[in-house]
Amino acid sequence: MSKATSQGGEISRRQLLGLAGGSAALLTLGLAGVGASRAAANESLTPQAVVLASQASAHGVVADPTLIPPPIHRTTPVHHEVLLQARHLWAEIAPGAKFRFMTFQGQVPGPMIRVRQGDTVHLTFSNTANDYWHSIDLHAVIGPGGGSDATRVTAGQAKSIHFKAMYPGAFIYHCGVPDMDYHISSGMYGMILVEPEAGLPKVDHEFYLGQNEVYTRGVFGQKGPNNFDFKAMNRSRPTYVIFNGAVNALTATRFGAMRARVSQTVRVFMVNGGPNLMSSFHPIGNVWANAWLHGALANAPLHYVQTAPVPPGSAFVGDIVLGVPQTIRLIDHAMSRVGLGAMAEIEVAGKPNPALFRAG
Ligand SMILES: [Cu+2]
Repeated sequence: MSKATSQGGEISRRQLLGLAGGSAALLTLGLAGVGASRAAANESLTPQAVVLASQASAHGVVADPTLIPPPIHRTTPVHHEVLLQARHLWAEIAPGAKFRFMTFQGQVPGPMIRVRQGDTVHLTFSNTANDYWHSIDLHAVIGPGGGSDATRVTAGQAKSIHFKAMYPGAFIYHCGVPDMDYHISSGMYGMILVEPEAGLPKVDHEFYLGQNEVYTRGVFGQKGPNNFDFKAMNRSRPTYVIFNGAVNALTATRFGAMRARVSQTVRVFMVNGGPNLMSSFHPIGNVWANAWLHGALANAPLHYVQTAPVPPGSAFVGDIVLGVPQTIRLIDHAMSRVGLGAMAEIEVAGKPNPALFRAG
């Protein structure tokens, strides 16, 4: 993982993506220090807007779990400029089955916003030309509606909020309009990660997953366009339960598994949009060696947790220590949901360790 650093008078591309998370079209500028002297190198930086292409691609709305901002190594607070845009797009939720997603920035989950406790953020939320109202409620924000009151926008509008990240944790953000259950089910949620001042323990890989359930009038996998089913949502009877915007998206047989090696440690950041279902998040063939339940990073993690409860509107941070080559399947252990799409894979390569595990 590259460091986000502005030492030496340069802001790396990674840092520009930095806060912004992934390849998405957020922009962020790690510029002015807040309440602290700015590094000399930073003084020469000129604020600039960098608009990046959306990652919407052949993979539809599926967010690449590896395209997240890098860990923060700063020891002083900074100010961030973040742009987020509401976008609707039709994409495949299963092969041949199309669904009209509502998204932050064209991806599900929306881009991870990564800051440090004490940082300040100026967030501008805009809406592309569609006839829906959207907004953003960030659970890391102390203020009316988590920011949703001040960011409610319709076609062509943009509004901003300014906030200070007071508490460390992995927090959800989501659309906060009155029919937000419909919007969140359609993909409008993501994570804002507020790192503790001391940072997080180092790991070899970080992955970013978002779970939500989708309610359609068509049956599971039905080809062609699938309209939303409000009655099914009110009864909490989903057609799909998915990670990152499509059935089994992050598996070898779809768009590719996540990858790591024996003896490495991986960290999974998971946000559950819901809108209605609690996730029972389990890594098959391993455990959460460190488990920050509810994303509550100010606390010491629990150790060796098999299945982490992740309620809708919450998040989870968990580490897995890799001991043997295997494919670890990340699932919602409410098992019937695995058949509805709730599975992702981490392929672990490396030498077998017969002392740890062997068949026969
Ligand atoms: Cu919305």
